[in-house]
Amino acid sequence: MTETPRTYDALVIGAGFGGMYALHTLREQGLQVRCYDEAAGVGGTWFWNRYPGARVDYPGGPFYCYTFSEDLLREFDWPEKQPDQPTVLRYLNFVADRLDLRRDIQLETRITGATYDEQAQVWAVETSQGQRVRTQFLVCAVGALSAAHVPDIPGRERFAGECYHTGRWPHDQNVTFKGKRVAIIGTGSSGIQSTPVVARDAAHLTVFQRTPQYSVPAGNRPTDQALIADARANWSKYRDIMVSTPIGAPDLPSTLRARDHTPEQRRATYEGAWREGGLGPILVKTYCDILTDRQSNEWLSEFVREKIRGIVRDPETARKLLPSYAIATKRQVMDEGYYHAFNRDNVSLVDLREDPIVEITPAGIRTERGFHALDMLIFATGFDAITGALQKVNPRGRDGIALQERWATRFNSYLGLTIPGMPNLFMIHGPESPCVLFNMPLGAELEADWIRECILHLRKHGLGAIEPAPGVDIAWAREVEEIANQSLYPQTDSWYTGSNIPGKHRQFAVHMGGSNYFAQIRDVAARGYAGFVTEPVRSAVAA
Ligand code: N01
Repeated sequence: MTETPRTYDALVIGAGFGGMYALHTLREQGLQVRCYDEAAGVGGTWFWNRYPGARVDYPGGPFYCYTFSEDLLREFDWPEKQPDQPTVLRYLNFVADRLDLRRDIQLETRITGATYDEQAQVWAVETSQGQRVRTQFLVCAVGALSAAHVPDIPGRERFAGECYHTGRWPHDQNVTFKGKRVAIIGTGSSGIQSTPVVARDAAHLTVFQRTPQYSVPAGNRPTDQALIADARANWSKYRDIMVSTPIGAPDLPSTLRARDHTPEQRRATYEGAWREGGLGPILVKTYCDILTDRQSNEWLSEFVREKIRGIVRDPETARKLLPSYAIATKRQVMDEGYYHAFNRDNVSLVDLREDPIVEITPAGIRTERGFHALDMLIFATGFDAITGALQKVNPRGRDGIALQERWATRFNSYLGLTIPGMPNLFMIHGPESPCVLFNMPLGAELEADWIRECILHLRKHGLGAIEPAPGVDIAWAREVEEIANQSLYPQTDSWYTGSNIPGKHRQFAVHMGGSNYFAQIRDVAARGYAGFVTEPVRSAVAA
């Protein structure tokens, strides 16, 4: 006799910032909720990205954390302005214990299938542990930066040394660099953060760079205790500011345009931000038009290029490190000694635009101009961002159509929270939400709050299913595109546009409305979930 599958009210995929909060807030409403995660621990992105040098870039502690509970804020100490990965993971474990989340989280369990049953208005879900469960609501908190991308370089699988991806750094192994010849491929945040740490110990480090990036000093330091005390005493004030700013940070954005200042004033402003360190001071607090005005952007870009020329002693290496795209239109990077690392005798740079990789052999990397013998290869090559992890889950919605099929040529959503043809499925940090361009823990909370209220609305009104009305996704995509086109972002190849993944279609994946976006989704709810269609409860299962 086959066992009847257990039915939950909501199933959450992913036990990172978004999934853990969704579990908590839905459970608080008396819903039966189960959370699954493939990892051996909670933490999501912060579980996997434990490469050397990984730390929060923006905004720092105590603003990169849950904001809904003053108890959590009081009970956890953030020792540094830019907390390192072990601290963030410790925080998420602390929260899991403090909110007693673990009893409803099943780890080391991948979702292998999710199919919508239109008659019963439930999702039938299968796991890698052979379980079959049913759930009315499927909350996908799978992470915007969790589907690791390893480029298909000829010979990759033949490499005989140690091989890692920064986004899948092992927990069960103490990786050491001492005495080893190491390569890092990729110079995004992960490659740039790990370079100085690897360089310190490795016999030799070779950095393989495809696109040079602008990086600014992290300016990390012990947390300002007066700021922590003030934040704890006046949390609602800080939270209100964060919720009302374009990127969910406590820094009030500058209202000055770069051209409002003389060249001398601009220089002094940039220098001050460079000395202070961190992303907020240079991108948010200098000028308001860095990402909308090409000239303003170029002034800052050139300032950083000058810094690179000033730091890197070998002119040829400095030349190769100079970026040319508009600063911050790829995700802006901060570092702790990246450019300085190239002044070390044991660090070299290969510019892949001039000297491309031909193949990986068991002993190293062959480029057009030479061979690099290696003991360790680190892929810091990023992610199939924002859409990749959900496409791996590949839920099958109305008419049996799977997400990979729906999104084969373009992804679509309504509000970045729901997908046409996928009733009762919600996303946290989905495509066309502010996700990676808004403080991610805070954004996850605000999105999960919206999902919770939507579910409660359905329950209250005897509704069994909700999904976007025909066509609303098209208007939403247009809005996302129009807002993005007011900025310089779409003009650069980056993972925001999908152009980092060979064969992925180009589509700007982020709604840049920031706080306006959150006001907008609240307004949709206030107008009775305008743009959605609902169905009355059809079966006992969904009741
Ligand atoms: O990934 P990336 P990441 N051959 O995509 C290169 C967040 N994050 O893991 O620029 C050679 O940025 C690629 O080159 P190009 C943050 O949002 C946050 O570093 O595409 N090179 C690029 O240099 C960040 O943006 C923190 O030409 C290849 C690099 O690999 C996001 O995660 C820390 C290649 C990938 O850079 C992703 O960062 C770390 C190929 N075939 C990350 N394919 C915090 O501090 C790709 N590359 C919070």
